[in-house]
Amino acid sequence: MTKVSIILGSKSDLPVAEKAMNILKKFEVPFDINVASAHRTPHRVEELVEGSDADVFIAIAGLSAALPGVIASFTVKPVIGVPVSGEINYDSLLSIVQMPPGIPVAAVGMNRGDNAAILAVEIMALTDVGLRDKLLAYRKEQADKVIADSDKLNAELAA
Ligand code: RP5
Repeated sequence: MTKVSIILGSKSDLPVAEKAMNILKKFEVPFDINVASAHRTPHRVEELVEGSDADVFIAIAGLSAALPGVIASFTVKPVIGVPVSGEINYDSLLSIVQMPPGIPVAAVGMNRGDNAAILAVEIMALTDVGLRDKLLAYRKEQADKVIADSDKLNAELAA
């Protein structure tokens, strides 16, 4: 059973997808991953979305990043777009964010596959107490790290 479907516009987007996969593995959320391009393989995108039993889609794409929006056109499940950075600043970010009214996609920051996965987990945690507890533990982990870093910095400065 797949909970999250990750779709990449190109295999070259894999480093960003790895950030998402690492989070999903940490939270023990089953996912699948496929490469399909909104422009180069539009029919494959449609087949993947319509054949998926995932609860949430994470779509990772650069340049004129139509992929998240095209996925959203084929489903009423939540779609989280991850813009991949390229030579022109924010091209993919704007392509993902500027959806027409009625067909939204969520967008995280440039290359933020990790945040896309956390957001997907948060959506699923609405109906999954186990995931909610894991998210709370993860928040604490992050807070503890900030405090440990601060203590370490002060210890280094005092040395
Ligand atoms: C987009 O074009 C992909 O998502 C990728 O970020 C970018 C470049 O693709 P490749 O030329 O590396 O296949 O569609």
